Amino acid sequence: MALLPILEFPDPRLRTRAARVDPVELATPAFQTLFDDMFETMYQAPGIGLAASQVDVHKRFMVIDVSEEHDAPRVFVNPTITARSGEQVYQEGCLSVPNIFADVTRAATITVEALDRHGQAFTLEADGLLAVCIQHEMDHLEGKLFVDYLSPLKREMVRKKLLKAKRSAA
Ligand code: K1U
Ligand code: ZN
Repeated sequence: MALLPILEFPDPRLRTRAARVDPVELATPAFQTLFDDMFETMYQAPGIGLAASQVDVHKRFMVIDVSEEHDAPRVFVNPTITARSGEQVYQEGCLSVPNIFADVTRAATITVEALDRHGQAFTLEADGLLAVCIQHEMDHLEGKLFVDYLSPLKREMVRKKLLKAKRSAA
């Protein structure tokens, strides 16, 4: 397995809208290795989710594991939200926007339909952190970042802070 480089805001590649996955592709060893590499990258970060867009693969899939024991890995291929209800506010982070945290309001409960890593269709009703994470990762597939929910002024402050941090690290 391999650790994959994660794109960081304001990299314009994070703004790419991901294309649907042809389920036939899921049977290829390259795709299965990519899922494994994404889980390894996510656990090592550490994170609870990772969208393909964040590792510069512009296809509609993501990996998620919100368990503390890392024993509930889930793959969502071509996910769609078919129902949403209520509201919740959660202080989100993002591996593509390091060391920045902000409150985001999202649906409290969602129903998501997707394919698993083997191309099997499933329907999941999610709430709490899992629902937050699914919505956050699905935003990545649309080229949207959680900082887009902030005011333009705050987003510009985040952009400057990250560019400054990158310059001092170089
Ligand atoms: O998409 C990403 O960048 C991953 C992101 C997912 C996420 C976190 C919180 C709310 C919504 C979506 C992260 O995993 S950031 C890291 C993080 O939150 C975390 C890391 C270790 C343990 C618990 C949480
Ligand atoms: Zn993110």
